Amino acid sequence: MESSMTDLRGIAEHFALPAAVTSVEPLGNGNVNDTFRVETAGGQRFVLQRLNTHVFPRPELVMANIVALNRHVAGRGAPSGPQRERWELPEAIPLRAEAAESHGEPGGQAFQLEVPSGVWRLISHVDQATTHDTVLSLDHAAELGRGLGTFHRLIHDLPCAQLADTLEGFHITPAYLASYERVRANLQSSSPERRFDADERHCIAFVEQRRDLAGVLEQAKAAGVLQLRPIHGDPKVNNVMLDATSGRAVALVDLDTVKPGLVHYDIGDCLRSGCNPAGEECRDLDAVVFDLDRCRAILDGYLDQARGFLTPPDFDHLYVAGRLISFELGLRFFTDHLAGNRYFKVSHPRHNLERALVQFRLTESIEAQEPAIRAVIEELR
Ligand code: GN1
Ligand code: MG
Repeated sequence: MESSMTDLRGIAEHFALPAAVTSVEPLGNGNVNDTFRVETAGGQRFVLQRLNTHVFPRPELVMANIVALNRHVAGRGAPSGPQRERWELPEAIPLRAEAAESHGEPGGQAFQLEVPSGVWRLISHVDQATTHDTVLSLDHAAELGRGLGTFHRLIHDLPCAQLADTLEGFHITPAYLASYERVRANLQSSSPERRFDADERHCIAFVEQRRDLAGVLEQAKAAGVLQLRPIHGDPKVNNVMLDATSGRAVALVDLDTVKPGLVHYDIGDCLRSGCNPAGEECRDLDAVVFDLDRCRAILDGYLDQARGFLTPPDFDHLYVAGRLISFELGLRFFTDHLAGNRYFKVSHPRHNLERALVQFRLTESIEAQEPAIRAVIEELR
């Protein structure tokens, strides 16, 4: 549903803002939620989002996870000494008392506004920071990795029991494979006349050849080789904010998918996003490659922060993490294409198919460089 700027201002004003709203503008290019930047009379900025409740059916749990994360990180105390660096964690802004009461939270705090136009929440804004859709330099790659490593370091000891599972099946590749098979079977029974084109046939064959890959991380988890930890869930390049002056990573944003998981989902996602200079939306498949230098820089930056809590089996599964999460995202895009584009926002009917082809090409590039990628991991271990 479209919302006018006046509606958006009214929505923002239900939250405990320090001053009147002066502007609301679209922000970023997320595939799932709708995002806006709100500015108030005092010049403070906030991020207003309409949560996609088809994807996140329990918004109150999404908000509770963000609150739990902030409480945990604040409880660690501010870093001190000469090494002290800027680091921020976006915070949820509560509804104003009257608005919370009308949401059935008398005297309590509520963090989401449920109105006919949807479920809305307001988050603090990371000021003086920039973000990009692709990695622009090796320094940027190192900061991407360092940002994810810092985030993991700060939350790795938050007990998983304190986080809700806000998105069941997220990054469980065998579940995506099963869903893909259901969608294909439904398509065949509902539209027997439907013929697959050459790109679709390529995707079908691609998935077929990698059925065994789908279970590798889940099997290692089930065997107790890899452990659940709190994760970000979506640490792609444009979710890592860089200080506008120094270029150093200062925050991970987009905390909706924070929940218990494997750090490998995050590392894999960071690699698939950060090592493809062509980006996710590229139409020239020949430009899609997994860049080994970016991979080294990302892992080096990550390990600088995260080495202390990684186990030898964690290292053993780093290569497959990058391969699997690239494959998984391609599978998710392709499934959504076959299902009629219901999950990811699209701007044209073949959009999810094109995105799938990019991720599958990236997966192939990773596979072609397996010995070299493994050598980089060994070198940094
Ligand atoms: C979605 O909405 P956005 O752009 O933050 C998706 C991620 C994908 C990403 C690919 C909840 O994230 O898993 O990696 O698109 N988020 C969800 O761009 O499914
Ligand atoms: Mg996201």
